[in-house]
Amino acid sequence: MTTVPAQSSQIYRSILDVVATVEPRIADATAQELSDQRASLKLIASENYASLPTLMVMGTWLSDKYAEGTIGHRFYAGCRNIDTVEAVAAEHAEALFGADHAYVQPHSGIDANLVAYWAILSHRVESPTLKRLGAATVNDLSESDWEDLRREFNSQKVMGMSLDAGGHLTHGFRHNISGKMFSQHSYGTDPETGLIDYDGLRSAAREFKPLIIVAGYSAYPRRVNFARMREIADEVGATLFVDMAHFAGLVAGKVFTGEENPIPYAHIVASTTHKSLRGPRGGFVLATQEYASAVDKGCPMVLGGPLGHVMAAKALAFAEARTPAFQTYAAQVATNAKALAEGLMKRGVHLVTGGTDNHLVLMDVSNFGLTGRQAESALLESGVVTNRNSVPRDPNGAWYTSGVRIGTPALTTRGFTAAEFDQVADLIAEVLKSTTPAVGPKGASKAKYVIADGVAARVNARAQELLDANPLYPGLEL
Ligand code: DSN
Repeated sequence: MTTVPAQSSQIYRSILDVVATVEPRIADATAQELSDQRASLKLIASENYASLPTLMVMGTWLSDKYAEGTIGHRFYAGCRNIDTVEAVAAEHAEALFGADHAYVQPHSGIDANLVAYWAILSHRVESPTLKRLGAATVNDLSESDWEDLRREFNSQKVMGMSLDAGGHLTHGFRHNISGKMFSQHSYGTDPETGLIDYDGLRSAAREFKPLIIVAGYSAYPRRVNFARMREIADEVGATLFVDMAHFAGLVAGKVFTGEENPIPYAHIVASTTHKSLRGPRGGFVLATQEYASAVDKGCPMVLGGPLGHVMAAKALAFAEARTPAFQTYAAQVATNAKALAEGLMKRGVHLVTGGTDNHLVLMDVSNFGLTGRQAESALLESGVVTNRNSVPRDPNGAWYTSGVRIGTPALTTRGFTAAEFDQVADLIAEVLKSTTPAVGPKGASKAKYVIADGVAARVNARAQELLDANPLYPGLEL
């Protein structure tokens, strides 16, 4: 990571002083968060470190403006600067991804996915009930409204990757609105290889006949062939919707090209900006011309007023991602994930699919006699921040899990190399081998654990050496 501009420390010290005049605990928590992030190995696959310009522009008065509507067509007066911000962000996003149209208002990945779903429904299905409801929010819908909607949408069907195979909640999971709005059928992975079985997916799609096929994942450690996905979608008359939240940085950085690049194949692509893309916390949607006007109706149909300060930060992040330096970064993210995977496997850690070719690995820790929850907690105590995750057909369910997901985007931003990721693998393996379930009167716990004496302290110390060699925001002193 490059050294921050000299004035940054003074700027942030002043900001925190001003914040402290209103509520010192908020200033303290803000400063503490930087210390905490500096002091641990951040391996959560969906997190990163945004650049200081990206963070700085979010702390401005662009936040104070209402701007519902679209560029040049707002429901509020005085939006010329927000128009500029939104247009610049969309221009950079379209150029970065080679997309026909970008909609940069979504506040999060879930919002972006909802915009995409609603755009597909409104573009493809005629609904008198929707017209009657106008701009009502989901909370305004009665059960009978939902019944009417579902009838009119002819119980429209969505087919997404199942949660335990690595799909996301918003791909039709029963406890997410996507599982309520649609009849859903999920596709999984081959039990032997752990990979998407495209032939099986095709047969299921021919039988189920979905309106929408969702491609994309949050815990699948492999690339997707979007050309094959589009072929299947075309064959059954489905719209191909790709959720690239996790791997947007690898698309932007030209690691995923050809059939692995979703943009030429998908009708609609939704994403977050803060994961591998390394921008502010937020979302966006890319669409073909066919879906552009439907996507632009996101606010107020699905979203509250756009966040001008965050759209400004998105513009900076998209601009940063258009540089050769970002392509080098994205390539290193994938190289580091391979080094991490190889380092873990040679130390006896089982990985779902036997490796990775994207930015994450999914460890199955059951051969250590641990649940994902125990492994996650033992790693955290040792200074290694990960998150537990189901593995396909997980016997421990979604709460305890048998897996732990690990990603390389954040530490790669700090400057970690493949050799350093091999060291990270060594630390993780040492913790897993030194941890056992706690045993109480009712037998072995699924949550409590015991780490052999001295291991957590030793791993913490070795982690600190790696972190010190790759400082976060070097030169920034609060
Ligand atoms: N929470 C994100 C993740 O960790 O993958 C997805 O919503």
